[in-house]
Amino acid sequence: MSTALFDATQVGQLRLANRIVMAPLTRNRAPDAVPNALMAVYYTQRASAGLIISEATAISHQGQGYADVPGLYGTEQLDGWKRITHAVHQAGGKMVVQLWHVGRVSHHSLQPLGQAPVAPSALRAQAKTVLIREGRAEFVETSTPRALLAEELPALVHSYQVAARNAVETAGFDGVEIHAANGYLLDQFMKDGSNHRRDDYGGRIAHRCRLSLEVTRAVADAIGGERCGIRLAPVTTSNDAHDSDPQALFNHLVQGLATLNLAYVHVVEGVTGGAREVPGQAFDYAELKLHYRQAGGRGAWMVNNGYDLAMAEKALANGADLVAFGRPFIANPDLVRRLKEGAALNPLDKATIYGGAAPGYTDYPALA
Ligand code: 8OZ
Repeated sequence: MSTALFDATQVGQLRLANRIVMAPLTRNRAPDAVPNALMAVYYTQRASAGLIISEATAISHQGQGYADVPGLYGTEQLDGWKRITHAVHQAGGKMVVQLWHVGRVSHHSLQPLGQAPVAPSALRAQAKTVLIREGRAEFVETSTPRALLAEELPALVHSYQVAARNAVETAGFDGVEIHAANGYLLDQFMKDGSNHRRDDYGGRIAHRCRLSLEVTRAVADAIGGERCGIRLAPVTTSNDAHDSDPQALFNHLVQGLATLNLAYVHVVEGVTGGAREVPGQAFDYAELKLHYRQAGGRGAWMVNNGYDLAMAEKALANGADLVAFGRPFIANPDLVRRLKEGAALNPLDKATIYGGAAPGYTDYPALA
């Protein structure tokens, strides 16, 4: 069987071999936040994806929220990523890095000088993060954050810009994806459950979207919009994310994104990694896409969350351009081939998703 899913496509600056995207997946295998050789093996095994989006990667020490997740703000980190992107390119793949600032989803012990994490408002997330204590992963409550001062935001925007430039110019990525989903910093600013500010970055929807739009514009200015995507999760409950009117909020946001000439908009439908329907939170994704297109947005529309082959084909038929697969890519390095041939998929071992070494990471078999 052959459908558009397996056909090459142009996405912004990127020529992709197919429309199947490896979703960003946190795996906690980067001790000291430095990308390593094992990660190069893992990503290279998955290079037949049309596009690989890296696991979420901290743009600064302040952006860190979990043990053993990578960054891209130090020389060693950029060198580590460079080896990974080189290996992926050698294998014929394309790869962008997901730019991540966790905001309040952190613990003071992960922060510079053990300080409080930062957030739009000093409201603690009802969420946990992961620390490594005495060599073992441990779930702990996030720390109470301090509210960022408006005067600090230009430097914050700049830190995204620097990370994007380094990602492309030094680390060899084909582009970046701005992580504006899942209850992290940019999502915290957008949603009124976490943003109680009374300045130009809080209150009405246009103000709450301001930081995400400033960051995206700054990144697009630095590396070109056609190398830049953004990930959104309008109704996810991840990390205590909640908003009183997500449809109006995200309709506004995508209208702002429409003028930035982005490569793609990546939308998590429902609860990230969970239910596609959220009780009491009806959301019309077609309406969202229409707002983007009517405002002139021409980027690829990437859908995500619990897709299988049949759902993916239906999504393309309904006007999506790219389909991101998450957990199936953990267990199936050759997912593209398996989908194309209708082969069975390896089952996922949930115990080895977060942390550890090669088992459950680089030892899932490909077809012979
Ligand atoms: C799972 C565990 C830790 C972080 C996300 C970056 O949800 C994550 C994440 C996922 O976007």
